[in-house]
Amino acid sequence: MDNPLIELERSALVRVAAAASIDDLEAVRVEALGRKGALAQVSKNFGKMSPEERAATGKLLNEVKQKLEQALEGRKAEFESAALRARLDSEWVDLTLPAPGTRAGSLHPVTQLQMEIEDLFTSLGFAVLDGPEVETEYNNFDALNIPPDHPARDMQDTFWVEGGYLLRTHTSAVQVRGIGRLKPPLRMIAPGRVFRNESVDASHEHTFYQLEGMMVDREVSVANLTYFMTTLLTAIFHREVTVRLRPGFFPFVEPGFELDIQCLICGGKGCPVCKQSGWVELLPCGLVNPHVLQMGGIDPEEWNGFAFGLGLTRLAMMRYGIDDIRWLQSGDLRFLNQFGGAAL
Ligand code: FA5
Repeated sequence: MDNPLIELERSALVRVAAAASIDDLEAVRVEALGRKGALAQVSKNFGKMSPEERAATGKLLNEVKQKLEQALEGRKAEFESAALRARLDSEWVDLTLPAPGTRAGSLHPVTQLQMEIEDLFTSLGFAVLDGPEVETEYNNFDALNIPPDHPARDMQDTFWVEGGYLLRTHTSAVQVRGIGRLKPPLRMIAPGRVFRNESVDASHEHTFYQLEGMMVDREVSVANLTYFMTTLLTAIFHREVTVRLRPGFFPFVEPGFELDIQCLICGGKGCPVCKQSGWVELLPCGLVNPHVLQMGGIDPEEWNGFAFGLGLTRLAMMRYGIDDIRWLQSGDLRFLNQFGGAAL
């Protein structure tokens, strides 16, 4: 029979070769080379051996130990490089592919609608004007025939700023700027954000959008006004909508009207958006009061005109079937992502 050390070496090498993991290797190492392992047991018997036998056994023991250590190291390196290869394979990235990029945003539904109306009115010869959100009291009220003590000031609960300034309560302030800057005949629209100290509910916001329109020419009539309003609503809704015209009071128009649209959320049956009335107030309008033209330096004997103040935020609600105005400024992506049609 072979020397037990040679036998031990052979069986340990077989187990190293057959090991399926680093843990298996560790088990072999502990059994053969550990403090209480097989080789340690052999060295315990040195005391009982003759000097020649001890020298020969010691030499053999060292050789076996070295061979086993080498075999264990070699196999361990194989396991480690296989693990590395597997990890590299699983984490492989093709750097030549185009980067995924960030998700493109889209325009807010009110902005989309505003741009559509701007296109429509531009094609009808209207200029698009802009004005400041912090306005003078004069442009927002006085120049529109609403002097300080006029009860019409109470119709628009105002955020006042010091020094005769305010957050504009309507885009009609841009009418005043337009009259002052453009010579008649003139056609202008002015979309923008306006502010009122309102209690917020399904159809009222403190911050909302309006779109002002004005045309000054010779012999402008209510028929012209109705034509432009009908053209606007047909283009926006792509279908017949039911509207009604009723008298409305605004000191800067005479006569003044309220153009209401039958509620498209409930089809006129009544809901929180139309306050159960079946109608939504959308488009106040009228013929420009001659005094307003006069204050702006336009001779009312020669020129007259119409003006309207479209509630753009409410129009967006009707157009897209939004049943609560608060969604529009919520910043909620679940809501906004539904209007991804028009990319930035
Ligand atoms: C005005 O602001 C007038 N400047 C409109 C005007 C212009 C009349 C030119 C005549 C000639 P009114 O306060 O009604 O009017 O507001 C106009 C529209 O803005 C309303 O019909 C409505 O659609 C919208 N609106 C008013 N208040 C709110 C609010 N709190 N939240 C959302 N939309 C509102």
